[in-house]
Amino acid sequence: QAGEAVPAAQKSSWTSFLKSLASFSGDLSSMTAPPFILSPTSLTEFPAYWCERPELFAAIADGKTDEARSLAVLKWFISTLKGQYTSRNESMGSEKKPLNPVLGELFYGTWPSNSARGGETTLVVEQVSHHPPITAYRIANNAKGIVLTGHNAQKTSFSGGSIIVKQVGHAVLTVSLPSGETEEYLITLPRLRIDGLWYGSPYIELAETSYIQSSSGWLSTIEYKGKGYFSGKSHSFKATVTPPAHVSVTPHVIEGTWHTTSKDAQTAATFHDVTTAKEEVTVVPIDQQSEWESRRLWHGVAKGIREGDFESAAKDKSRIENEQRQRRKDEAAAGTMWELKHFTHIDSDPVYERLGKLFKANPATEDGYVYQNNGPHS
Ligand code: HCR
Repeated sequence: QAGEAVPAAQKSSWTSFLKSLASFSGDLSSMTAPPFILSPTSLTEFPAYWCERPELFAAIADGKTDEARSLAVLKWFISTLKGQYTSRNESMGSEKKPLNPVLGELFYGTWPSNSARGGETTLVVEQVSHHPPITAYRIANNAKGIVLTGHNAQKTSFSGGSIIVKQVGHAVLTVSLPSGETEEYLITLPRLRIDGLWYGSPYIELAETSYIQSSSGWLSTIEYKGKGYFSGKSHSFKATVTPPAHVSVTPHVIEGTWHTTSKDAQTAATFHDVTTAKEEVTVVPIDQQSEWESRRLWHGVAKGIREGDFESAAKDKSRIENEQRQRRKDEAAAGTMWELKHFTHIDSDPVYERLGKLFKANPATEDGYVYQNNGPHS
């Protein structure tokens, strides 16, 4: 039934929200949504989903051949999808609207050293643009020589009752090999469809195709389908891992559902399994954070949302937004510009351009954010 999951007092504001979506163009982050759909978490925290299974991230370095490492990268990537796209449903009952980060907002975290989990992994996130919202991140396991750098933005549209989100941005994973060489992987991101809006209980389905192109020539092509395709199940995927042109090896085909398990089609062996416990990022307590760090910055708003005190949440959100507006005005008056702390912007990412050519990436070039090696863990 329409609006089934919407609290009675918010049904009419949910209906207005849905109506406004139909004619909406721009970024959803700036749209006003009813309180029941608000999340107390800022989008700057989302890059942590890349490493909630740090042992799989670390295991990439243990692959003895480029083929083994390409499969390890795919296994780690597929294993991140459950966290990235279903964890709000698990923790809060449905997908929610995250807090829209301010320019310069920071999020630092670690997965502490633990031999079973593959050593310490660190995370640095910076909100590098407010309009449109763009988040840059860097995740590193120094002992293993593995680094992931990327940025993420979204273009949203509305079609057939669903919100369609095109992810703009990409990630680059580098692996320092014992030979002294560096292997690179260009990772593109899937398209999302936000379904379940009519009932007031949104959830994500992944759509179309994403790629992981290795500098060694191995390419993973990942096709996403929902109910009614391949296996007829939600969250289905099929990944084909093809060798470089000069290698005659039969491609690997992996099929399954990304939020549970998958199998290698040839051997029937389990490929990935995310039914086991994950490890959430460790963050220092709020009183040890700077005023730019997410959980301290949004503390009042998040508390209001969690406790159902939406008036105080809205008041604190306005305070933060007014401060930001004032900052931008002061910068304009002084003829200065906000300086990023950990990343610098480049108009074209050379890794995207070089590796993207191998699978005819669309677009052919993308901008990038280069990490300045000045995070709290470096
Ligand atoms: C689309 C989305 C904001 C962006 C979120 C991203 C794409 C961010 C990068 C992460 O790596 C993966 C990721 C996962 C989220 O599923 C996705 C969010 C889902 C909803 C949110 C919209 C801006 C809010 C829409 C409002 C609805 C729920 C009413």
